[in-house]
Amino acid sequence: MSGSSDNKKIDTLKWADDSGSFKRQESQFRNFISNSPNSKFKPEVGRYHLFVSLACPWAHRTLIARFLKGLTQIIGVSVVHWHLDSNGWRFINDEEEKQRKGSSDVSFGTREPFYGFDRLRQLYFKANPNYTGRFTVPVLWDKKLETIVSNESSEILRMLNTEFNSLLPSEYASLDLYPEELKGRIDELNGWVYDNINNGVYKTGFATKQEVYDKEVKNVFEHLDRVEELLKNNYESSNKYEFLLGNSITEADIRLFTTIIRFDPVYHQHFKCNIKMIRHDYPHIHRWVRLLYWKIPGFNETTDFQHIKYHYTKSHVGINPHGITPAGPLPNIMPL
Ligand SMILES: N[C@@H](CCC(=O)N[C@@H](CS)C(=O)NCC(=O)O)C(=O)O
Repeated sequence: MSGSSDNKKIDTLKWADDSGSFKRQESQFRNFISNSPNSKFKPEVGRYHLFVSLACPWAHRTLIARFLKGLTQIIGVSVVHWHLDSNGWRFINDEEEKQRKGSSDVSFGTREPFYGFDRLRQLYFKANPNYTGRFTVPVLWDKKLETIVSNESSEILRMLNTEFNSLLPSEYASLDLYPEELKGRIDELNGWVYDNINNGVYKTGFATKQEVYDKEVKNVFEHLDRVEELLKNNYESSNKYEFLLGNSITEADIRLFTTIIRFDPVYHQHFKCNIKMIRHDYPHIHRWVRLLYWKIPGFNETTDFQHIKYHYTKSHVGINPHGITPAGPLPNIMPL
């Protein structure tokens, strides 16, 4: 396996530093697909490919945006196996490929389609032989230049939102997940949702000191309370707003959704975010998440509870040494 031994500095399964805290690293590939005249990465049908894990909330964002923006025939997708080990994410092997073909409901993941790589890290080394960071999903791959355009989901979301519009039918091109008039409010919301909720559950779950956990878990619920209040006020206003910033979905909804849909099934028990549950304690967040999941095409289709539950409970051996996946809560998401 080329590239696998080249990076000894990263221990994929070590999350917290010596202070007991988890710090997410900065993504290193930060190019933009753009229509501008001297752009290296122009929007083109079939040129770009997303590598994702269905377990990962950051990758999940990009899958939702790809679906909502009608890009499923324009940007391909490959899915890593749900298990993350000390060499990072892997693609499925021959045996799994056979099983996958024989059964429609065993969805382990896919093969790496371009080079037959076993591991995601090999794509990182193909793009940059001297790469030294973590090997994270999502990866937006350029088949033409054989490199990574971006491994930062928040920026991939923005590219998908605008840069392919010239290739899309008007109903998709006109959908704007980051509209001009809401930019300020979306950025403000994303800022605290990211730090305290999206990443907050990880900081709670990966804490290796009691006092770090105590602080982080409290913080997660303070901010869920704040979201609950926002959705309540929206819903009870004269406009009866259903979403975070009105009656249209924005990227703020997408970014919060991928954490909330994982909350009861995984974060509540596995990351010990168990002061409250969405389904029992947050009626407005619960209404909102079920509305997205059950009523808006793109949310249900991109959510795979098997990948989600198996990945966390069977990969984080430091948290769950025997890899037993809890049965409940059932169902994974309540009906509308
Ligand atoms: N800032 C990145 C974070 C992505 C990220 O941390 N992905 C996780 C999965 S949830 C990953 O691939 N982790 C593997 C590792 O860190 O080794 C983004 O939003 O794209």
